[in-house]
Amino acid sequence: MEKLIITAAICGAEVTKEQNPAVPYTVEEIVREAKSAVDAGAAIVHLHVREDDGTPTQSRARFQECEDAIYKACPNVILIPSTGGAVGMTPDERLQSTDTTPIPEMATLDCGTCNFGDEIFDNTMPTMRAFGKRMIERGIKPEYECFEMGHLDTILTMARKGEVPGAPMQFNFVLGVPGCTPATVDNLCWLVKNIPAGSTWTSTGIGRHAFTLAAPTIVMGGNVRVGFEDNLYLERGVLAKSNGELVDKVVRMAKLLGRPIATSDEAREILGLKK
Ligand code: KMH
Ligand code: ZN
Repeated sequence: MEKLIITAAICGAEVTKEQNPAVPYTVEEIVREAKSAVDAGAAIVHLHVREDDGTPTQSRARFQECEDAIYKACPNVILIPSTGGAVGMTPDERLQSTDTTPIPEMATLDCGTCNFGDEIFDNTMPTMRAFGKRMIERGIKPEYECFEMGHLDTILTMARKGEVPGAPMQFNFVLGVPGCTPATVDNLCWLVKNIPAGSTWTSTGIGRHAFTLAAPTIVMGGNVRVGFEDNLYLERGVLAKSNGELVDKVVRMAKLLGRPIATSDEAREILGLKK
């Protein structure tokens, strides 16, 4: 089994300081959270950015500022900027995060429209084609985010047609978003069984499923994403003080289960990224 790649989704677009005061908004706070996660064992940081007041933004300039500052503190980390942004943003607005320098090694590509709590997260086929084209042109490896079972077939069909980058594909199964596929082991197994040979995959359990999905994923040979974007609690009723605390819990679980942790360079090797 390969070493375990841990991704820290440090910020997201939806969570607030009212829910957990450690949620980062400013550049300094975002760097602090990225560093805490990397120091705890994360090889990858999945990045959303905010205005200083917490408003989610996909501004190219804000991404550039945050990425420059993160690279200063964590020179070797793999960054996966979000092209999902926040619900309601336009495709052009969302794609700005692929415009930074250096060109991102990876970026998320969301694999279909779905409910997102009370809202609709809009990812039409034309939107996905446009995002795929951009990533093919720029040599950005997508992390294919599947929130629903059907998203997998959608993206595999698009990859077969050459509309989005193909093998080797990296999937992130984000399970437990209200209104989307539940975070059960059964659902995870079905998704993993249906990805092409040679693919890599990560799971993300939302809310109370963060660690109940991490445990089977570690045993099954997948990779784990945790972080404030997905879950604010270290355990029931105990807010995490940092993203590093959430990453550290996964590191401890992996240790108990006998799975070593990948460095960023080892993750590059496993994911087929050229540095
Ligand atoms: N904020 C969610 C609506 C991504 O990063 O690509 C979408 C999201 C997915 O977080
Ligand atoms: Zn995200």
